[in-house]
Amino acid sequence: MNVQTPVSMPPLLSVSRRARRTPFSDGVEAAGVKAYTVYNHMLLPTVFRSVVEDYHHLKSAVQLWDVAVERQVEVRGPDAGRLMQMLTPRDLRGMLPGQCFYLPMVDETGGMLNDPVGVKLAEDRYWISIADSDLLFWVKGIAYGFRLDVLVEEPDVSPLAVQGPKADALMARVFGDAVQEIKFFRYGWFEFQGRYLVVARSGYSKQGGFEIYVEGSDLGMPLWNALMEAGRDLDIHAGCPNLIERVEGGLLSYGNDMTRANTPHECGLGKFCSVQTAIGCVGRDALLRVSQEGPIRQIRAIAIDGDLPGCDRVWPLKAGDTVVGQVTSAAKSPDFDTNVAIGMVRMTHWDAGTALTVETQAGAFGAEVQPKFWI
Ligand code: THG
Repeated sequence: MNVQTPVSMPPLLSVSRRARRTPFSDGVEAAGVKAYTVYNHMLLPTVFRSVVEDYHHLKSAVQLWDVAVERQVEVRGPDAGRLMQMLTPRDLRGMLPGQCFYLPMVDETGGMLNDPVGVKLAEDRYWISIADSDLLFWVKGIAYGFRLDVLVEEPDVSPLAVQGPKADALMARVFGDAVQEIKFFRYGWFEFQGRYLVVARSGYSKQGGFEIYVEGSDLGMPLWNALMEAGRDLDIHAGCPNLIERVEGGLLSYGNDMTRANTPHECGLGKFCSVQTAIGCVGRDALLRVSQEGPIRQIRAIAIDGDLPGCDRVWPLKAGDTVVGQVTSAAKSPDFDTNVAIGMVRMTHWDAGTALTVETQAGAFGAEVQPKFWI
């Protein structure tokens, strides 16, 4: 056997207990998963047939995604609302049970710690559906340090996403027609095998769909199998967050497109911040300054020419010899006939139409700042 890794093949991922399996891993493997990444110390599928085949199928049919890696930080108790507002610069006063909010979360310097979806279950109970950082420790630290009357834990809750244009048709078959009435970023409680689950209209694609917060690992495979069975004639297939589609849609990836070095305003998430009224947010003072003055660099859609390598590192963006930003996600787009990319660009060069070069491990390529993302 040839044990050399060909240059065109990514290396393998060694799996052990530290890369946790999910309640759906058996189904994912039966569906022929080809690659995983690790996210929140848990396995996240990245490829089934190929990234391009998965992309076309996501845009035309319906996919079942094991997104159990979107772990929940549960905050429960009399101080739950107070703690939630300490974590985010988004004003939570108007948030009601039944709603999901996209919530930038920041440290005391205004640096991004995570960009979760918050789910308000009750006045005294929330789930924080986290991106890839150990937010649990920060939330526990704040709760303990301020002597708040809350419990902070990771419950046995694993999101399963149903994404794509045929998602409504599929979900109606398993949960009843009423699921189709759920509005974007709202949820309802729906029964499966005698248990009630949170079902939200949300998900990490622009194709529409749902996320089922599967409470109890024992329900994972029964629900996976029921959805697969019900979707057979809809051409259902296992899928996963798709690199190409999410870059086309400008969906940010924490740890890739932004880190603690960035403010929400730099990430284009200023619209989710109400720094004046988010009283109690630990990053409020720092963000009051940046919201007044505006950021000096910001996320932009970037089109790139040529035969790009995979974006597995930061690519400097240059104007002549001067570094004016960086590209952190990129992929060749079948539908838009260019390489689509997400970059962070200094204000001197962030206007749409600005021509730049991007330096990759395979050389320099021409790039152009776009007025908006593709979808
Ligand atoms: N769903 C759930 N949890 C998650 C994600 C998810 N945790 C990890 C990660 N994804 C968090 N990041 C995002 C990024 C973007 C969105 C959701 C979570 C998103 N954005 C909408 C958009 O840009 O079109 C806008 C949201 C809004 O308008 O409020 O959906 O996907 N459970």
